[in-house]
Amino acid sequence: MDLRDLGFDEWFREKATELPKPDCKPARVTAVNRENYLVRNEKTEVAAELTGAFRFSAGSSLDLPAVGDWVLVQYQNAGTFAIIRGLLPRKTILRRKTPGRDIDYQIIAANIDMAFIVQACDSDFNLRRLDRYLVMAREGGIQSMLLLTKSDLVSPEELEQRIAAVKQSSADCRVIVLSNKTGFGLDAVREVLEKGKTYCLIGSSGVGKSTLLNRLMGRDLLETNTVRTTDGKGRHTTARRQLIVLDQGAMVIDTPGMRELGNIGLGEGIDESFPDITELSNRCRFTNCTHTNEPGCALLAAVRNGELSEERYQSYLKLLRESEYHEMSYLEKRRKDRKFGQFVNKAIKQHDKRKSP
Ligand SMILES: Nc1nc2c(ncn2[C@@H]2O[C@H](COP(=O)(O)OP(=O)(O)OP(=O)(O)O)[C@@H](O)[C@H]2O)c(=O)[nH]1
Ligand SMILES: [Mg+2]
Ligand SMILES: [Zn+2]
Repeated sequence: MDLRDLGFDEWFREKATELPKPDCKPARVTAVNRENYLVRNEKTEVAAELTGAFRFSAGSSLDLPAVGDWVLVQYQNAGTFAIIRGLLPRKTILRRKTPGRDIDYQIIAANIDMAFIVQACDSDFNLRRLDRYLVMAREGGIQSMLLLTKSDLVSPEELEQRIAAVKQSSADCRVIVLSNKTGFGLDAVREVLEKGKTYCLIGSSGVGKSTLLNRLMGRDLLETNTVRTTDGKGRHTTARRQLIVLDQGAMVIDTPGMRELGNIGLGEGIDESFPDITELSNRCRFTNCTHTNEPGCALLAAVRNGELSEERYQSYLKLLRESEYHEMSYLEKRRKDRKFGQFVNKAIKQHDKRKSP
């Protein structure tokens, strides 16, 4: 194996020479578990750690190595252990905003060529969530594709409906329907996988990401788990992100299911996800139209005459609201939350008053 087979091309080679670290060699991060890393070179995969200086000089989590990153390492103990001394720039980055008040990002993976957005045909299917993932990938400069798993659990008619819904909401989103159980559709996934390219599985817990990767590997290396029947949600079986090199040469990263997708960054991502709506909104009478109740709103008109589906309109509004909320400063958010709190309190009081004789 050659480092190039792991994705180390001319671009990275050049970046590596610009970051002189004597006695260091490039390696790719294949797993991250808190402070511990696994890195891989052309020959082996070994445990690695950051130097203290590296950790302390990191301004944010974005400065720390993530799965898929290329790092410069110094091998120790006859090559059985590595110290990470440098991080090479990233070509692409898959990241989400961390839930909570701080505007901070969590890197899911770096240097990904394609994101496999995984949803199960039965309980997990959700167009709005799909939109969020599509935006997330696009903002990171990453192509994406939808993998609809568990096709064995729905009728052909239901399946047909799902695909039509995706096509209506995101016309250019490629979809592969598959069943890890029957093996249907797995060849279509294999056809997509290219040697030397990196893919990342993202989606809710329990949709079958690890099961799919096990099927692609042909052995049960990754732990999978049964879905709780009560709520149809998984138990978060996968605990860490891990890059696996398939025999045919493609690299696939498994990730733990995302409970909630933090607010997504703004601007381009939304515009690119909803090009038709962006186009429409240029025709609104007011430039600051919120597309909710203004006269002369082109979006509302399009919904009325059926040109734009209600579902798509709603998911656009939701994303827009979230990004606006995200754009506000922390103080503004506090103010808004406080106002909302007051509003709720008042509503409760009024309600109580009405109830009491
Ligand atoms: N019927 C059916 N069950 C499946 C399919 N794919 C996965 N499963 C089952 O779904 C459950 C969850 O699968 P996992 O692969 O652990 O799901 P995951 O997406 O990796 O979940 P996390 O690691 O928690 O994010 C397991 O019991 C699988 O056997 C499928 O195509 N059809
Ligand atoms: Mg898993
Ligand atoms: Zn409008």
